[in-house]
Amino acid sequence: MSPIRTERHGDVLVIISDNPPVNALGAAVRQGLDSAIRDGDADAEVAAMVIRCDGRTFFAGADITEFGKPMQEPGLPTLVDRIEASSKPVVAAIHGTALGGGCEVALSCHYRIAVPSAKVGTPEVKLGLLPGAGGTQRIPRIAGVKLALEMTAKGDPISAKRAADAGLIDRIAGEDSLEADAIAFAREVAAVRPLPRASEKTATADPDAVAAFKKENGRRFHGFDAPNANIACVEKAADGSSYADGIAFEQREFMRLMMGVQSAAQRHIFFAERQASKIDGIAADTALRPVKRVGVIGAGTMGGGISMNFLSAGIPVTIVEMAQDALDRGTGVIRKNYEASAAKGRLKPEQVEAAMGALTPTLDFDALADCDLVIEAVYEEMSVKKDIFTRLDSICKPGAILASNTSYLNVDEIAAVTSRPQDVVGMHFFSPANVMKLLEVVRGAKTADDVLATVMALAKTIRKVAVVAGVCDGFIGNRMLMPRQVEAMKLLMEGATPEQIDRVHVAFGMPMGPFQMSDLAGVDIGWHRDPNRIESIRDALAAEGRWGQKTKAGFYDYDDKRTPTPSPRVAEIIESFRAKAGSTVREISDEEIVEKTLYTMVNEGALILEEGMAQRASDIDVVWIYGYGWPVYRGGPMFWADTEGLAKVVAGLEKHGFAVATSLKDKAAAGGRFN
Ligand code: 3H9
Repeated sequence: MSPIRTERHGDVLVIISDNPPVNALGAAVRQGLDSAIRDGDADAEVAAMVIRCDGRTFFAGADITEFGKPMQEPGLPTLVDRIEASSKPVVAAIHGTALGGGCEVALSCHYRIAVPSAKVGTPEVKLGLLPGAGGTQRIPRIAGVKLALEMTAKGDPISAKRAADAGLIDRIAGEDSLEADAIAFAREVAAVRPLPRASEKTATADPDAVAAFKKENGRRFHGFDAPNANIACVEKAADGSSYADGIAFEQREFMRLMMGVQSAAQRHIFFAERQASKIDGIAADTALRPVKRVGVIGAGTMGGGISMNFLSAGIPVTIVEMAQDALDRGTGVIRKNYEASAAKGRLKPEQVEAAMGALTPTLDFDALADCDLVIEAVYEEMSVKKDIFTRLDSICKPGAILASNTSYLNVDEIAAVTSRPQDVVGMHFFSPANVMKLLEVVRGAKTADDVLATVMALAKTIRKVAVVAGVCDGFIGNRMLMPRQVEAMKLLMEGATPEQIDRVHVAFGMPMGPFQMSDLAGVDIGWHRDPNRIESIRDALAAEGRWGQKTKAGFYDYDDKRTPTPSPRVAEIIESFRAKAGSTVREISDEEIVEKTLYTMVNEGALILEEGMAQRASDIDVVWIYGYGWPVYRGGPMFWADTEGLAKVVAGLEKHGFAVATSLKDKAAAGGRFN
């Protein structure tokens, strides 16, 4: 049955799409719309048409699952031209989000009406693409180059009000009377001729706006292909070229991006992120435990950041500390962070007060008795965690979820000190916890299904991307970090410098390299604190107080603005370790750095999969994109390995004598992929 049906309301033909969940413009929708528009155009009884959607949203775009497969006619570019060419007015009636191809369908209509809560946008750039059904040509013709750049190259949707101010929406409907208002609007404009067609308008070139936009967003766009392609298309729309030439240019650029690795990677991550929330072996309709109040133990950087996630989502938090000054400091930081957001206009003052009002700071552990979820966020010491969980076991109400924010400790061992290991789970937030999107949810051997399902659902509520991990040292992310750090240190001994290794990682697209990351996190993390025991380069740095950015010296020297410069002292320390070990220093190629520090991560990822510590390769990719800033245009380590070619990865590992994971070897031999 076609997802498109029509209804006659007097002389107005209403064309309705019902293609859950988001009315993606798949082949059946396009075919249905195409024939409905033709029928309406040919029917002498029809004076005007309305296109609207059932369900939660207007068309959310082309059907991304069809990309890379043979295109079924009519393609979206053909369909939008058909709509615009209609001899009778067509009105788009928008609710939810008119995105991508959905926005382009709306722009090809002669008029657009939207409910106040609607949003319109062209987020294709986030999939490594551009609006390839006329979006880059119609938006600047209607709304000008400046807004077109913002909408296409940044990809964030805009509100109905802003769209109306820019001319992209002609009328705002009542929130609950969209169809009736759209029909009335269609009747009002039924006799208007000539019909307003976006493709017939002209856009004025605005080189200053283009230059300013490029300057402002240079850092954000660095490494990505799609933003520049979007910018080039918008410029083309306003350079005096005909509409047909502009469209030809847009389609060429769209196909170039579509065939490229970056878009494949970004589309992979779009689906991977959604897939990650699905838990193998747990029914989708598992009843969840209610979480109305959250307890957080520890008001340090992590505890404070974790608390903010819940407060921002309107969930009250009881935060517990051992000493009043630590509690006051922690609460003060939370308030300061909220006030900083308010100063930037991201929050209203009353929202700051509402969040702070929902926070109960206390020194009384017993206050956790009424919490439905308690998250322990104290330092990484097993004995301390065990003490806390023993106390929680005696204080918390039955059914409360007890979570540890540990980043590598054994969650089963922690759970074993309680009489309710089924209620214990790991919730590994990434720092800063109020900003970073990743949450590793650690499933213990005895964690109950409904506990896991509740925490995964809660992650969505607090706008995190959650990935399920098994109990192993470092879970998914930190476990894969280990071989990278070990190999980077070995490379120093063999002749590489911190600068060279970091440069290779940054050129790859990482926000920073392994040594810059150590300096940011703190060289003293995990240090034994005995200045006389110097067994590694790290020990030597830590013993000299070179703890990283916080002491203005680590693997690099830092000025007041935290600008790193290579350190002669670090070079000396490295040299002394090389001499002690009798290492032969040699020239290290960038390729070797990639093979030793990145291929080894892929190898560890393969082991993680073999051991069932991650549900799927794409989950590993999600961890690295959202937890460590892996460049999304490379699609995560496992997807990247696929694009490198697994045989090449295996050969690179074997060349350096690494033990290659069996599954990686087998896949490579069979010409397979992880994703
Ligand atoms: C495009 O339009 C190209 C054209 O310019 C040119 C062509 C020539 N296709 O996100 P949710 C699935 S490119 C297929 O959880 P929400 C999604 O995978 C497109 N499937 O819901 C999920 O499936 P599952 C430009 C899609 O309420 C389910 O729908 N458009 C598509 O949190 C629910 O999704 C975009 O980039 C799609 N286009 O958010 C918009 N979209 O249940 C992409 C979603 O199996 N979409 N699915 O996991 C979104 O941003 C969000 O889905 C939306 C709803 C905001 C709409």
